[in-house]
Amino acid sequence: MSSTFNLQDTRKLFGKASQTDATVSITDPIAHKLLKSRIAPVTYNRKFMFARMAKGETSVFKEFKSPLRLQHKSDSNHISEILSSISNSGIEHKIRTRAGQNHQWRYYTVQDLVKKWQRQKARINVTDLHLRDTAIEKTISTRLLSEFNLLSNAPECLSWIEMMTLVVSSARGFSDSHSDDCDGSNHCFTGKKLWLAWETQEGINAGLEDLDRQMVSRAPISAKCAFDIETFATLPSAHWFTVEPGQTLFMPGHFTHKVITLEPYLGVGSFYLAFPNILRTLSRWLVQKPNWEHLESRSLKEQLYPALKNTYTQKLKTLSLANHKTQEKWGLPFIRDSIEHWKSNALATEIAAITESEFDGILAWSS
Ligand SMILES: O=C(O)CCC(=O)C(=O)O
Repeated sequence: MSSTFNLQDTRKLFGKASQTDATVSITDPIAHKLLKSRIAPVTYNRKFMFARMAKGETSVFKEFKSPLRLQHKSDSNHISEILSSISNSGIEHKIRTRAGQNHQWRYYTVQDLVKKWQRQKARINVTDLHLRDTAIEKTISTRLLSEFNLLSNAPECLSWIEMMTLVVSSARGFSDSHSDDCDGSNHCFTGKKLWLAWETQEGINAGLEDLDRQMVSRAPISAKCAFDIETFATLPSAHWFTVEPGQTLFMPGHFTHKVITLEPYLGVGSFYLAFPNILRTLSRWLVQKPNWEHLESRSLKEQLYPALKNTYTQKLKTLSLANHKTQEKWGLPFIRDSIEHWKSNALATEIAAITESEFDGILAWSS
């Protein structure tokens, strides 16, 4: 999509999305407002990515190096390569899938998922097809998306949060408003998704619900989170964007988001903790409680926090002896900016929580 994206494009895009999610249907005045909050894709640049991460801002990149190991000449070859890697992955358990008009949970074998994606008759949306340590890694490299990620290669009690997963969605797939514990990345091989994002608490204060934060548990199960596009368009933190072939999204975890699949999509997504976002993420976890703390027993917290501290301490030690290029790969030069930004923007409760926690040593990284 070019930088000449205009009002008509905005109307067309949201018009198409509203066929799946009626709450994003827009009038002309709303289209005018929305045009200002679109995030346009920019050419990938690692420094820019870390600078945005340090400030807690969303980035969409084009020309991020493809995670596909085999570079084929045409897009259709890419796709068949990915699909056969899924079918032949050896994954035997059934994959949790949002399916049908009401986006209910169903479970399918990987072979059934591939068939359904190819036929494009059923609505499916998969964000839980973990590819680490499966044969899919022969086709898709996880290295590029995780080379700065403290969660990769961490102890098991921490590394599961990374959730390196294939994203397999038919057109009209839908993920309702929710928030994740970590900043997340998503690389698109084919297809197109529309993402709407806003700061979680700002949204809740304005009446925009969030599945995770509010534990919306209403019958019938098809009930959706309350959302009003006019309210969304007025929120200072509101932003939206599409993710399209070859593009890669990096989005902070303090944004609630809902995602509408506009064109059949194959991609790879994961969550990350890195030096430029660790303070922002940890302070949010300490104050708001992450989703994993709601779902898991206290014993997980007792393992996870010390393991995290040990992981970043060891990594810092190794990196202090490494050359500048390696330090740059891990985003070390952005630690100072991220701490300064956090000090100016964090809530008083977040600052107090870090100061009183086992993570208070991070504050000294900027000196
Ligand atoms: O692709 C989707 O439908 C949802 C993805 C998402 O919400 C995420 O990766 O956090």
